[in-house]
Amino acid sequence: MKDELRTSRRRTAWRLLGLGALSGLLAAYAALAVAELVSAAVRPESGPVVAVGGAAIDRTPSSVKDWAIREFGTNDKLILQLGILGVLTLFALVLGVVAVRYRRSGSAGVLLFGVVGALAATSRPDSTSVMDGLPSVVGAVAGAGLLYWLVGRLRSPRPASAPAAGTPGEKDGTDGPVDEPGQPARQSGRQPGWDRRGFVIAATAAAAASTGAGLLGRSLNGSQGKNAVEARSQVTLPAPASAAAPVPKGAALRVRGISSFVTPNDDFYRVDTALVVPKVDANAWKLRIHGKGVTRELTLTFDDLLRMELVERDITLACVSNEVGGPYVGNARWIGVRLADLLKRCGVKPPSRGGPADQLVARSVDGMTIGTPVEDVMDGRDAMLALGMNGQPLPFEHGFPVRMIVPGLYGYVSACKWIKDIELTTFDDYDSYWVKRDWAREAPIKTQSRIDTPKPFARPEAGTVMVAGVAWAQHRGIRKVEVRVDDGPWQVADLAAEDTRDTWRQWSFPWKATSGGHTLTVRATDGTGETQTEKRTRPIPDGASGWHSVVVTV
Ligand SMILES: Nc1nc2c(c(=O)[nH]1)N[C@H]1C(S)=C(S)[C@@H](COP(=O)(O)O)O[C@H]1N2
Ligand SMILES: [Mo]
Repeated sequence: MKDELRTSRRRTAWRLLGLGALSGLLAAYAALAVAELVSAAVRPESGPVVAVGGAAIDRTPSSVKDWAIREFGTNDKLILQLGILGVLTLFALVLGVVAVRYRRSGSAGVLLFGVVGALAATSRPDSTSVMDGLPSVVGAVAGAGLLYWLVGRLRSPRPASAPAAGTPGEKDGTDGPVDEPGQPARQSGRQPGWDRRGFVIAATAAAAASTGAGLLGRSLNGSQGKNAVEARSQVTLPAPASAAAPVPKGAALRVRGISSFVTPNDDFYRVDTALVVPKVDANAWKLRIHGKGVTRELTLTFDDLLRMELVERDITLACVSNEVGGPYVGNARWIGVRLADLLKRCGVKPPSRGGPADQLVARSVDGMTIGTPVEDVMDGRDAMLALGMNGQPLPFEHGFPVRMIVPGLYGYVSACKWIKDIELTTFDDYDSYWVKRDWAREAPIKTQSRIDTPKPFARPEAGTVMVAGVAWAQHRGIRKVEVRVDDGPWQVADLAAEDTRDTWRQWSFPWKATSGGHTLTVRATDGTGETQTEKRTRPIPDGASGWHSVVVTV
């Protein structure tokens, strides 16, 4: 009899803990849902998961970020958010269990998470108001309240009418320390036991209400971009005053497996720190140009830019995080306003002509800062504020309504997307986002070449195998590409026609493949006559170097 009693007690205790854990989960769910709803009133980026994720990105050491980009590619952000949700789930379970015994502490724990979320949200570079902390705080209060309430069901006296009231077997965890000293229920000889019906109803109602709040928040957040989507669909790009010459016929080789000469927008690599792609309404967009040496400040609207003289240029963009042989490089036809013209209108002079500013800092709506040498922007190259990409208004992922493009410089020092502000300053006075994180202040693109086909570990037939790929050395151009089979001599590859020296160049090499395992290696020589170094380096601090090679078995 005594044994039976003990087992049954234990079972009840376990069940309570399980229900506590469930309460914790529901509380977390409610907190996130309410936060989502509130974030729709503040701004989508202020939601706790996005904010904590963004803050984590800001604080991740460059080496880890590099690793994440390498391992997860463009999924890195998804993985990060899943990771945050995983950690939240774990803590929710623990806090729920804790709350069964220490009701207030459980709720206090939930509030603590709210504080973390709020701090993260208000510390983001794009945060301009403490209001950004609101979604986290309100969500946490809702979650804490719900947890308190749900756990209350687990310990509240069962209605007197319940037939089994007071059965010893139903004795539960309420005799543990309770953080409400002198709770009347206990003193008035409250029957231990839990209100099953009350709990189930409360939990179901909470789950339903949270789902409703969450879905409403989602849809409101989704519709925030509606004006932007509308504005984008109404953009018609005027014909450029200075059109790009057609891509020469021989620039695109007909080799299966080679990167297409123009990268379609949908295939263009995307690298940025934004967990939510900014949806900027072009009609409300403004760009301000100001700072050192600016004699005439300028504020431009999107329409202003559309009415200016537009240029169209083919430019290959590359990311500094690209490993040797990696995918973060793409070539597009951009339409925009020449940045040098705008700067001249503002009275800006490059340092070589006595201008006081050597750095141009571009700021985006999401708080990214990108520093570019003023000298490069004004040295005659086609640096532009781009409005169009391959005949379309910029896709949102690639910076709509306006981004910078500077031929020859890695994206992190030149290609600010969702730009809203340009400040002329000096490299001594200001470190931009990635420079603060140990990347180089100045980063011209290193000469690189890549074997697109055959793929690593391919098994081509013996005979003539087309080895082909792309090589790039923006603004210097590609003069020569060579291929080496195993430890053999370097052999000159056939170069496709050059479009411009700001674009990549395709190459091919008909290889007489003999059976067995082989290593194919490629190297390029740029327009200045300099050949790619063999020395392998990591992307940090100023771009990877080294030769790309591919192992195949014939
Ligand atoms: N606002 C903003 N602009 C940005 C970035 C960013 O994180 N935020 N990343 C830069 C980097 S590192 C690169 S390589 C290019 C990539 O441009 P894409 O995504 O259009 O290919 O954008 C640059 N511009
Ligand atoms: Mo980049």
